Amino acid sequence: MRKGKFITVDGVEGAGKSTQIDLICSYLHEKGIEVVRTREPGGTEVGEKIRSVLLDVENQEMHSDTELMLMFSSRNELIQNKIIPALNEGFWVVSDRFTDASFAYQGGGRMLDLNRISELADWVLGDFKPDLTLLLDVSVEVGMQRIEARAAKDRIELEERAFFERVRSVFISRSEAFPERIKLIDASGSVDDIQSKIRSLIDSL
Ligand code: Z5A
Repeated sequence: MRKGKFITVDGVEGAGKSTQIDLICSYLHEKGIEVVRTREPGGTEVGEKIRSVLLDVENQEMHSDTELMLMFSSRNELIQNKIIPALNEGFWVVSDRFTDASFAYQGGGRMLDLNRISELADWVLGDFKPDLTLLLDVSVEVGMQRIEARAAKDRIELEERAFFERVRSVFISRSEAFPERIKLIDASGSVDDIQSKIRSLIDSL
């Protein structure tokens, strides 16, 4: 059934995901590959509504389990209604964040039990997983400097630095646990250097 490839891009804030995804999509277009670009949380009509709830700074009291389940609700909507149909039609799908972010942010950042997140992931995803995950790794400090100029922070961006250090650490552990799928890329260099590393990984797909 699955004819296209599924690529996800993740990392701490300011790692350069959006910047690199723009270039990935151009590269795939140049190769004549049709691409569906999406993001998490969000990417569908229902998912974007969930995203607004998740990132709204007014929702400071949200319970961490609620946050986790909303991430997976948005994900379920995206997988069932957008990603799987697109892959089956032969499109490649590039997603700005995916399940690894739930392990990193809710497991690392919020310190929820990683085994419980795995159970939820099994329930929602079953055997479904990306063909390639690009983990853009920068220090929390560099990432924060890059997004400093932004006008307003969302609910999760308001967390303290230690939260993002835990997020980064879980991302790195997952790249060590799943080296075939998750490729850690040093994202502290220039946009072009990072893109060239990404392109060789995409070529291998
Ligand atoms: N979240 C979660 O908790 N659990 C989950 O399961 C999921 C998500 C799926 C929304 O994510 C939030 O949801 C996020 C995680 C959480 N929360 N936080 N915090 P998002 O992806 O929509 O937002 P984000 O993580 O905050 O992404 P971002 O800040 O937009 O960063 P980015 O896309 O990685 O970076 P960028 O926009 O490409 O670049 C940022 C700036 O750096 C920009 O000015 C660029 O021009 C510059 N840049 C980019 N690359 C470079 C290089 N190489 N050198 C210098 N400057 C650069």
